Amino acid sequence: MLDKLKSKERASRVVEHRCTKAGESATGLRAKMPRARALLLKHWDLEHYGGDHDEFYGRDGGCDASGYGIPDLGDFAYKASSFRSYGTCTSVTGYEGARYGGESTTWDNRATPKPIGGIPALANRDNNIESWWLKAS
Ligand SMILES: [Ca+2]
Repeated sequence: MLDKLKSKERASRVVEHRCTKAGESATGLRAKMPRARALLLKHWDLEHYGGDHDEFYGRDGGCDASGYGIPDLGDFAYKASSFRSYGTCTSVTGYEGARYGGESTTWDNRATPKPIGGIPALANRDNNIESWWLKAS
């Protein structure tokens, strides 16, 4: 029962998704987003923050202890090779399956060099992520 309640809470949180192609202006896209929405995560096709990337925004502000889930990555499934997380989203878990299934790796973004705040190479999870969970550590 507790688990079911928990997944209901997870489902109620809204994450918005913006796609950009390499060369497009991420700043221009961000300017169109309402200010209350917090940038949570960006991931890139290539290591070291290169190539196509997507951005995810939280409608309820930044991450707290329960955080945000991104249940499937659509066109970006099994593509992410680097990511950055923002604000209070210091704990980032990447799962090999949709809806947080299969094997996973959790990164603690507090340990990464600032101001980058990201993971430039995903090692055994490279091109192997289909869902994300983000929360405050
Ligand atoms: Ca890739």
